[in-house]
Amino acid sequence: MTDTKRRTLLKAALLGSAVGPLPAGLAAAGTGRKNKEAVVISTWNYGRKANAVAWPVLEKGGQAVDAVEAGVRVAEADPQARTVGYGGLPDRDGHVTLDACIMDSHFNCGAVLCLEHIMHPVSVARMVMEKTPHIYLVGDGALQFALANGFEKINLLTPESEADWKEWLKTANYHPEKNIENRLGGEQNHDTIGMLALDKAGNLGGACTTSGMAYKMRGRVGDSPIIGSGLYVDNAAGAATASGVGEEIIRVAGAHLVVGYMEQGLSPENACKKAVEKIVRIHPSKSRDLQVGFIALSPAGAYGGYSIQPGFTYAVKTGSKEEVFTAKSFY
Ligand code: SD4
Repeated sequence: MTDTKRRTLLKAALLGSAVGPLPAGLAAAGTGRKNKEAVVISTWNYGRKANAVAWPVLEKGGQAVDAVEAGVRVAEADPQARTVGYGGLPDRDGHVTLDACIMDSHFNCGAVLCLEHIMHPVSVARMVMEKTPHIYLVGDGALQFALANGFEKINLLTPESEADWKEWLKTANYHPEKNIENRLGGEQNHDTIGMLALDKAGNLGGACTTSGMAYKMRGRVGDSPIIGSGLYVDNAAGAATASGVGEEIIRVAGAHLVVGYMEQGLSPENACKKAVEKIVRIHPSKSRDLQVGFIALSPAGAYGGYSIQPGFTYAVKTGSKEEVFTAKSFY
């Protein structure tokens, strides 16, 4: 073996996905499901638009992780999407701060937390996953990394979001609104976008991106970029992502909890339901007034969702179907 080859293999072992898949012995259990139907599923009505961009990647035989990155970028770049990326509602001091993460079929993951001024936090998260030995980069460090890697610095606060924030300041009442994503512009809008995909090679991937709860405290980070809370992917067990009040999702490590239930044999919908029930059990009275929704996708392509309150929707695209479902709910 040449020195160069030895160095490359060592680097591969240290960096995981950065230079290719893990050696077979270390790889996650495969699903053994080859050339079957691909699936993409994402949170809220708006997921339909994002799925439409993710789908061609899957259809051409591309990887789930590439599909989800391409898909959620649609929401990040859309100023009408008032709770994700550009045009997102700011924190109470007027700063738009973004949280995003991505995870592939080999437990590789990356995330950015409280990142400002960058249009596509999910792509920075992908770079954290692929180019660094770390998983999370936060705030100024995340921005520095993004700028060093060619991302452009922009102003994310649109006049529309600035006007809403100034209106909010008149009362400054912080009270996360249930299903705000369906109210702010209906079909055009949504909250956090969480997307899960299964590719034709039988591999899962997921991404989650948000501007977080509107008018949150400066520096607050929700569940969305936290691996195991806003997103989790285990190629052998399933994938899950969340939307809603992040604090309640983090408390139960929501996405990991859902995937754990799937590993025990529950269907995606029942796994989401059980995780929701746990959140309600912890804070029964508080849960009456807050929304959390989960969606999940199994290695075999089965999908489902469940939420605390009615009104949580998710969009599904397969080779034969394009549909928005309203999830069943606890209340
Ligand atoms: C957060 N989970 O920052 C995100 C926001 C969200 O519905 O999904 N709201 O807590």
